[in-house]
Amino acid sequence: FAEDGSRLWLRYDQIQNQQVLMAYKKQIAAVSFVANSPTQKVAYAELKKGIVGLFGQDAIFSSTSNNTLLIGDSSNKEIKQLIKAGYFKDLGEGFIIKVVIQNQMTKTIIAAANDVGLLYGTFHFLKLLQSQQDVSKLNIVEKPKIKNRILNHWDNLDGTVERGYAGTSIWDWHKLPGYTPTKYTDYARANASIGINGSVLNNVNSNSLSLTKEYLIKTAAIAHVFRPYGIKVYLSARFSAPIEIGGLKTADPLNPEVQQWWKDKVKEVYQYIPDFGGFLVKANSEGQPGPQNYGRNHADGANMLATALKPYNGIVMWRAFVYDDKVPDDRAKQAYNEFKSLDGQFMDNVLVQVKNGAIDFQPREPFHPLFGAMPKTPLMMEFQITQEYLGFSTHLVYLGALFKEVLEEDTYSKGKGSTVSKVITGEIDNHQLTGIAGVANIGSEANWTGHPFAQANWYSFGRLAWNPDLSAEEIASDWIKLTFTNDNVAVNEIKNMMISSREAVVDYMTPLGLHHIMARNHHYGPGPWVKDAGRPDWTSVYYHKADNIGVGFNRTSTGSNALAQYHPEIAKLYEKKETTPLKYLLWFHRVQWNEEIAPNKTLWNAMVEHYYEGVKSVEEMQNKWQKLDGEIDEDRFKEVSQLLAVQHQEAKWWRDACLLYFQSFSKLPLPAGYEKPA
Ligand code: GCW
Repeated sequence: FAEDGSRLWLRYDQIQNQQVLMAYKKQIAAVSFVANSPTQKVAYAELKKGIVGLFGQDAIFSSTSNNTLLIGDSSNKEIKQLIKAGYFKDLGEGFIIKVVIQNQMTKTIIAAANDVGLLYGTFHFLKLLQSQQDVSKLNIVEKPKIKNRILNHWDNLDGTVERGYAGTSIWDWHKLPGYTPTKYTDYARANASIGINGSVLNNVNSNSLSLTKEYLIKTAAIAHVFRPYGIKVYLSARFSAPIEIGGLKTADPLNPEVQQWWKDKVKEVYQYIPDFGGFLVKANSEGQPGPQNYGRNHADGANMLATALKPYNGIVMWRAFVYDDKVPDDRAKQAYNEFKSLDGQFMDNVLVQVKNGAIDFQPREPFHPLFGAMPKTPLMMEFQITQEYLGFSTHLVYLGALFKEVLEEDTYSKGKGSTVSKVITGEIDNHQLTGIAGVANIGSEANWTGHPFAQANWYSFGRLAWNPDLSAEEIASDWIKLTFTNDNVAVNEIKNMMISSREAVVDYMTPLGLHHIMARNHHYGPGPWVKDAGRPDWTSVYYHKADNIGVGFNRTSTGSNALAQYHPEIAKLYEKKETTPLKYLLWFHRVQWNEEIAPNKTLWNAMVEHYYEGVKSVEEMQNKWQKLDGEIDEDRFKEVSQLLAVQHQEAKWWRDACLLYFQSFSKLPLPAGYEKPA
């Protein structure tokens, strides 16, 4: 059989480095883990699978030794003696991994305050072994910085996936609830291994059917599989469900009958799924129904659902991705304009879920101005793991770098250092309820994500959701070691490829702050020329505004003034071209083609350089990958080689299409040394 990548980062192949293996075998000569609860049992099973695979033997599960791996919570007598009670306080879902040497005995301890903590600790320890780390002196205390770490599936009940590029949905609604394939368990394992603890099963463009009894029973079957892995299920709720499946005439959130309908519905949901997580809602956006249909606002809508969920500890994740072509203003301003004034009006079990940028999951966007602007409301980050605007599952783009860039941006909301990351961890405004969502890139393809490297995007989302302070580099390193190889040289080559892949895609698609110039609807390939899309905010010309004089969207005070939505520190800085980071130049400014944006460099020349640089970076990725021939299994080596070749072709397509299009306005030649676009 082919190496299809289906094992993701949980491969557990036998360790080939004998020195490492010997050391591990000596330190962990026996395992002591009394597994009782369902979660403990899956942790035990995982540990066994991992160690048997990595060590190539399972004897240690039945033997006793002085050198033991000891796993348990604070009720375990031996652990109680070795780890002070104070450590378990405030540990939450976290864990402790500690090596204690006493009287020539080495105890490697994985301890936690609860079951899911034990599971996370077990996965963490297995990760250390898989990546061949020195585990002889461990002293680790880890706990997640964000409470709700959730995948959003845009999966439809008919098996299609909106913006999904890895095959059809993994949820087989037809065969549920009776049939729950191993794939569901593997999905839960993979997510738990990176700390993801929630999954919204259905598309935000949702179908009310998913709230009917028939589908709730199916959802309950999935929840049953996920439960031991600490993963809660959530559903996207269609705001007009009371009309569609409840027979009511209205869905007005202030109507008592509607409110009662939701209360009854939620009660029913919890009968089937006692630990149901809550609802995700897309309302009054892109044609979806919502409270505004009845003259109410987002808080009215969210609070009605929150009231129904509150008795069961359920939450509402209310999306801020709203825009409307009837609003005659810059699309980038609309979410802020609709939500900012509602700060303080949401119930305490509501999170407002905000996309990372104000337009839509572009290769690069400045952070969304709502971050830092709603201190009384917990804001959830919504990242898109699936590559809607970044070459689907054909292009290799490591999103860890993109996520990190956003998380590190400074909102200045409470002074310097008020990063987006600290807003969503609740540190800045003291929120206990916190969350982060990633739109999944998972489908029924054997390797889950289409491109083998797209697995890294799922992985890095999970790792950053647990700890947004990790660097994109260290996450990439871990993933490579778990997925491909522990060879240092190879790890570095692949890591460099991954890190540069993000800037590459920006360069060959949308350099210097350009955005939303993809082809219409499907968003694959270039389409800066799109101008008839039925509504202006779905055209490309709306976003780049190129003409014979220049290009770019003026969002300063002389333009749409979207800048005013940011903290004055940023607004002031970006008001002038000279102090705007070049990467955001055309996002905020209109610039003349022949204007100098750097010493001796006109905008046009800089644009040409970036587009060419993007293609060159893909060539460099290809070269790096070729050097790994023999190091990576043949199947995945070939798959990535072929995909990189397609990416190279398409990077040229992007470059040439965009440059020829923009050249029809700039009327300027390519700078010396650049071959003409084909
Ligand atoms: O980017 C747009 C996508 C839609 C998506 C929407 C959203 C689920 O093109 O497919 O709908 O965003 O986030 O709601």
